[in-house]
Amino acid sequence: MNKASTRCAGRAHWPRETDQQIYAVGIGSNRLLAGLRPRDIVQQAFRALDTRPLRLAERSPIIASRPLGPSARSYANAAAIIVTPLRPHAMLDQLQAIERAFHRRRYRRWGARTLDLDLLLWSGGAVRSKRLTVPHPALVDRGFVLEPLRAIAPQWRHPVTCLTMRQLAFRLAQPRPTHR
Ligand code: A4P
Ligand code: MG
Repeated sequence: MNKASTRCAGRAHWPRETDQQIYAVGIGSNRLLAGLRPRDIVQQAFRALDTRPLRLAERSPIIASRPLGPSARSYANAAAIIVTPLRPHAMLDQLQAIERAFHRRRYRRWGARTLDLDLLLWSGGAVRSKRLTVPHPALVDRGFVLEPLRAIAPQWRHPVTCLTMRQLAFRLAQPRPTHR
């Protein structure tokens, strides 16, 4: 546990064995794959996320969301809570292997994708390396991430802001002041 996660106590209520890590994973899809629609791909991703060494502890409802960025197709988005012995960089490897299994190709940033898996939160707090930043930097700004995450982890605290996912989702949904 690092300092930030200790400061923001009261995170997760999932039963925890000492060597188990808990992750929140964001799931997005906006491309067809062999006749499967994005929503079906997200369903299949839940199955892949429940394959050893990963155990799917919670799955959110799947929502449809308008694309952020250049892609024209709407997305299916969801979130999952995963329990696993894998440490963060090994967990990222595992998520990228699942993306590859779904024929994801990295055409361009924010382009259409069959499956995008983002590491949103980790029970150990924060990670910052060349390959990996946790919490995911865009987590706090994106309704399509926070809405499903709030449904399955309302009390999990962001280790930097110390706000719960419920508070972050509520804050994002508030009307913002307009500048004249
Ligand atoms: N990386 C660093 N931190 C992380 C992390 N916490 N989780 C690195 C996952 N990866 C992380 O990611 C690029 C590199 O980021 C990885 O190699 C990894 O080492 P990527 O998935 O290959 O690239 P990307 O997804 O195209 O870029 P990026 O910036 O991750 O995009 P986002 O933030 O995932 O956004 N609109 C809607 N409605 N719904 C969506 O789901 N998604 C995006 C993509 C855009 N618009 C969207 C949606
Ligand atoms: Mg990504």
